[in-house]
Amino acid sequence: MQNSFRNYINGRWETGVTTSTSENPSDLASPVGDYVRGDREQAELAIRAAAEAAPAWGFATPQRRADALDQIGSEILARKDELGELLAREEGKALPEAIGEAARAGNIFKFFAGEALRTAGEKLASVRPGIEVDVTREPVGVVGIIAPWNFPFAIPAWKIAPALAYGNTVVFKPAELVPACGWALSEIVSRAGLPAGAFNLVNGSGRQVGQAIVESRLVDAVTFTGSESTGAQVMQATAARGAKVQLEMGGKNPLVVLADADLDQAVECAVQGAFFSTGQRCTASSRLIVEAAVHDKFVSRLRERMRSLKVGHALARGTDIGPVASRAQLEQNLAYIVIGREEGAELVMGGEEIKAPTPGHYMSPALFLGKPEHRIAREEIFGPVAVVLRADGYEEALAMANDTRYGLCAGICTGSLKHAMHFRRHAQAGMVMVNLPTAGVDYHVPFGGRKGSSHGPREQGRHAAEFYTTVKTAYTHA
Ligand code: TXE
Repeated sequence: MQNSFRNYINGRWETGVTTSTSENPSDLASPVGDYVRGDREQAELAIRAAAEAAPAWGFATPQRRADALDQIGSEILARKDELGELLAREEGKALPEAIGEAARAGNIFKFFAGEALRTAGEKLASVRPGIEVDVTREPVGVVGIIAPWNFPFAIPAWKIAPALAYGNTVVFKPAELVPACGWALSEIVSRAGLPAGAFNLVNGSGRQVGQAIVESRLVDAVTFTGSESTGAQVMQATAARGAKVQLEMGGKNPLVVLADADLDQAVECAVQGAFFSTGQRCTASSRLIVEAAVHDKFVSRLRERMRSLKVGHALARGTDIGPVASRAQLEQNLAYIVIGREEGAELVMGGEEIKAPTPGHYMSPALFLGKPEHRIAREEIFGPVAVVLRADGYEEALAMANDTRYGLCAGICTGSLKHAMHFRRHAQAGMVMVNLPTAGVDYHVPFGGRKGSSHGPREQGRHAAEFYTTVKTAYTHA
């Protein structure tokens, strides 16, 4: 197994500097396997290989790029059950969701296989006689991809696929918690017929491998998804050397529930958005803003629904909520439970570490009744913890929804077209959901936020071209 979890540099599988074990958060007694960790020097080798391969891949025909991506997408889709199982073991996502994520990754590669063939430009008449103007898109060069652990297939896929589709070469660094998923995805990419060096995988720490990518003058663009604090460092280092950068960071996403909502639907949106994937989604509905007239009824139905949620081993049949991905994350979640209570929020349910038949990082989903000023209502917890805030009416609910330094996703449950349309226009977020959970997005349309949640062009869909290409304006005189 050790041989399998190596780094991939310049078309070869390489050992690293040290070896680490990837844990299974559902069962600490049966780890996923060992993997090698590279250091700064190995990352620099990968970066140099990517820079050397840039012309070969950048000038490869769109057909060749499309075929490679299509092959990758087809294999992921054909193996989605097996890949989903690996994801469930390594990250702790409940198996059906994990299989869904693997399928999503496959579809993303298929989508960008098509986009590789559709890189269009513009032709304009010049303001001067006898001259033609062509505006085209070209690859940026070497793209550094720094990924988080919460979507170990989907997020790398939505970065790797457009990078390769538009002719860039890649250095990919998965998060330390999910090296096996990073390896499995890379192993499939490694057999797609890319030139040596066009795609590289370097597992290792953020300080060594991540920083080497961020600081290298050979890396033309860095795409990062992770925490706000690391995002700020990535921003500083890339800005200092003038590299292109795209950041996706946290969220504190509101779900507004108005008195005229279908309450069963609203409860389902809240449960899905707040607790599925163990709350470890940047789009999680962590603030439930409920109109006073239905507040008590909503809370009591939500509690009833929460009682039916099964927390357990990610691979067990019937599990709704898998374990927290790591001990550190579980401790962060439990610390916020204490903070919430100390600040005077009322914990009405859950929020406790749970013992299961297998040793792992289990916790019960938590529901607080709180106030907008509470830290649990302002800071991203990144766990199965939601806080209900009471609003006097639509206007107050909207103001509360926007009262955050984040702006990734905002949702509303209402039967009123007027309020739905107003909210869609006035919610200060990159994505808005009407009668849907804040989490759960399509793979072919833009993804991203405003304010402190995101920086740079949108990811996914056709808008991905903004980040992964650079525009050239050519003037031709006959
Ligand atoms: O994130 P990090 P972590 C939030 C969430 C979570 C917290 C910590 O609140 O509890 O972040 O998670 C790499 N230079 N989110 O520690 O450290 C790192 O190796 C370059 C929300 O996992 O930001 C990993 O590959 N890279 C988020 C990636 O950055 C560095 C999803 C993210 O790790 C680096 C994940 C450095 N100096 C966490 N230091 C979301 N909103 O989706 C680390 N890295």
